[in-house]
Amino acid sequence: MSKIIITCAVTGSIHTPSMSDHLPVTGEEIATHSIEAAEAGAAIIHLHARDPKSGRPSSLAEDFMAFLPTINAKSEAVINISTGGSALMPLEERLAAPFIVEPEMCSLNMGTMNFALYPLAERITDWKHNWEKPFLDNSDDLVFKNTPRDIAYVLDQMGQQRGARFEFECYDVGHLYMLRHFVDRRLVQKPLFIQFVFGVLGGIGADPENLIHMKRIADKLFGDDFEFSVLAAGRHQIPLATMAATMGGHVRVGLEDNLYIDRGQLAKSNAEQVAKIRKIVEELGRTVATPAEAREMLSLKGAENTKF
Ligand code: KMH
Ligand code: ZN
Repeated sequence: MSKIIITCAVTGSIHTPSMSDHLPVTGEEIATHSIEAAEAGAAIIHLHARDPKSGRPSSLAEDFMAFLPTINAKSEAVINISTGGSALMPLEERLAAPFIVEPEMCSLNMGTMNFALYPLAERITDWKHNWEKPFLDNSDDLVFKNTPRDIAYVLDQMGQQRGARFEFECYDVGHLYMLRHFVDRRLVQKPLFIQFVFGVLGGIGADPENLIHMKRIADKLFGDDFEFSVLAAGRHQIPLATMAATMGGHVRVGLEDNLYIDRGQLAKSNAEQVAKIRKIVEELGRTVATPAEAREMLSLKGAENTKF
């Protein structure tokens, strides 16, 4: 089996500050969490930005630039910028920062879907900011729009024009077929790095059978032309990542996907989750990829070709 790439998704746009005091929101916090995650073994750092005062997801390039140069200066990690942003943001807003900073990698969500976060509000009694509750409650009517036209636009603008390669976020089996459609249109190049996403309400559930099925269909559609990684939301994070590691896949952890380190115990840092999955995958006999090895495996353009 090839070396295993650990991606750490540091803050995301799903969880809100009231859910954990440890969720990084300021530029300094996001930079510190990212550098520590890289030191713990993450080769790729997947990033969203937040408004430093309110913790609300932000699309402003200045909020990204509050952490990108620091991470770049203090680690070798591959920086992957989300083009999903927040499901509330229109595509142009989600692309504002990636257009300017031209990262080596960016995420690309492979279908339009429901993205229901409202069950997360049930556990919170003390709200830190007044945007949080309506943000979660209104997700019962939220459409995360990623049409074929949107996908083609991101592939052209970020891939063709700016040399980025993609973390293809596939939240269901249908998204694999959409990716295959773009292979057929010759708009994506191998090797594909496909992130199987489990446990988002609106996507496929975090059942082991679903991982087997996603892998089987990906094998059928892409043959030897893809690497797969697994992220699972909440308490499913470590079990499904472990399963991926045994199947020859890569893994993603981080507070974007899960706030906990153990049952009922909040993670104090992203690095804790990286260290935990690293220990597991090494016990399973896999070797963790360095950032240089991840760049080689995924044919990335190199940190020197970014604009931060
Ligand atoms: N939040 C994850 C479920 C993105 O940033 O484009 C998927 C994700 C999407 O990371
Ligand atoms: Zn993300």
